[in-house]
Amino acid sequence: MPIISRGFSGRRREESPQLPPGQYLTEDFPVLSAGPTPAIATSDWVFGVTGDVAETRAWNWEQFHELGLEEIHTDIHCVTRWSKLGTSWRGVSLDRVLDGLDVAGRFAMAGCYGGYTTNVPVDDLLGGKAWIATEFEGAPLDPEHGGPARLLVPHLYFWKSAKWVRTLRIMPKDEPGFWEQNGYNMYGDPWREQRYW
Ligand SMILES: Nc1nc2c(c(=O)[nH]1)N[C@H]1C(S)=C(S)[C@@H](COP(=O)(O)O)O[C@H]1N2
Ligand SMILES: [Mo]
Repeated sequence: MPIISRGFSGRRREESPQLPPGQYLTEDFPVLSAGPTPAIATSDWVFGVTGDVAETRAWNWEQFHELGLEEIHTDIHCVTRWSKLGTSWRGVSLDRVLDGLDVAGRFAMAGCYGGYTTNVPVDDLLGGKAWIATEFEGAPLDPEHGGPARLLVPHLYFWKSAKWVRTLRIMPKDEPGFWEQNGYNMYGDPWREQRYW
């Protein structure tokens, strides 16, 4: 039998229907950060929902875990064209986070320790499509990948998955976040290749 080496990173879309247009597969996990990795002890960590809600809420690390973690198996797609298939995470679904908060606005701005921001419609955070993840592949999330906790919105390009997330600010109108102000698409659907303006 001949040995055929395909080189995983060279596999193209026709061999992987899970791969959105213009993406290639990667086996490693690249780190993409616009600034330094902030050091956040879980004892100092706070996450809150503010803005256009009836009542603002904040959770510390323990309170946040009481919302209930779930297993997530998903593909992720970076606008710089790498995709990673079948990643596993644990996190709290945004359905749980926003439950009972009487969210009035239709848009959210994720704000991070370190200052990064990104906008996501509230509808894209609900319905089992988005999480605040605290574990990756069975271990606490590595700081360079957003630990202690990051937003995970895998159906949009990965720049929407804000690392070191600290706040979700609910807004009545859509506003651009960090990359969106610098030419990235306001929505970022990888299947429609919504990369830049
Ligand atoms: N706080 C913060 N979150 C961020 C970023 C960042 O620079 N700062 N980069 C975004 C981009 S462009 C991508 S592709 C992913 C990269 O996540 P990773 O470093 O875990 O691969 O994080 C997103 N979340
Ligand atoms: Mo990215």
